[in-house]
Amino acid sequence: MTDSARFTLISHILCPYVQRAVITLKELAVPYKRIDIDLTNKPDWFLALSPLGKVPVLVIDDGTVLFESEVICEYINEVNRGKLLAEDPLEKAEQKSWIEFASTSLNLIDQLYQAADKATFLQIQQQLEHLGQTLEDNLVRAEYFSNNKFSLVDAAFAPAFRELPLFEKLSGQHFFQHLPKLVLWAQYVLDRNSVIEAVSKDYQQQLMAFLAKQESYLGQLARAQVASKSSG
Ligand SMILES: N[C@@H](CCC(=O)N[C@@H](CS)C(=O)NCC(=O)O)C(=O)O
Repeated sequence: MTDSARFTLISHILCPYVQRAVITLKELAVPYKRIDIDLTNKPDWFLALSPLGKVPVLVIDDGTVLFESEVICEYINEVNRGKLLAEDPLEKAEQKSWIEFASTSLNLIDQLYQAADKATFLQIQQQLEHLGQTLEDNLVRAEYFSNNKFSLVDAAFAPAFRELPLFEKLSGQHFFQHLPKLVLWAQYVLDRNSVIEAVSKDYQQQLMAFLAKQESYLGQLARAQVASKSSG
């Protein structure tokens, strides 16, 4: 990060969509400035800037505001002559289809956070497991999703790969740990420097603390885990 950067990324410490943009910036070694905001108390300047009131927002030094994580990632890739998407139109369109699939998965994960009870949680978990199986069936056994080269598809899924193991641990439910090609792919993605550096070192603790404050079923599980740790 630097102060003289062309790009300012308005962010939140835990937001998975922000992570996609950060991974892209880091993959391409693009300097940027990051501003984390509190989404429970959005600053007025942010509300004036962000058409949907959501992060990430990328502010370019000429004042242009970009929103929607995938639009931001594609733009950063394009203006830096990045190779994070294929050149061939069909191959690129196929990659974008899978990026949409990743976004659907993240939306379901959002619903998991909010599921009020176990039955709702399990219903969403089954939908996610089904998406995991579909991915497994479409994966070749390789490090990365497309032609074994790190791409925006990997960046789009990375935040889900980071979150789901914690949910598996808390709930005792399978999301994807039983799918061998998916597990291998997720590990390669999670070991990538850009992915590691897309969140702060205390991300896992921050995520647990966030979960423990939620009224949802996941919140109950997180509070039970915190309580059992402090009593043991
Ligand atoms: N489709 C958007 C989703 C972004 C999103 O949902 N961001 C969340 C945080 S992870 C947010 O800003 N939520 C605030 C709100 O909805 O009020 C993208 O890909 O950028």
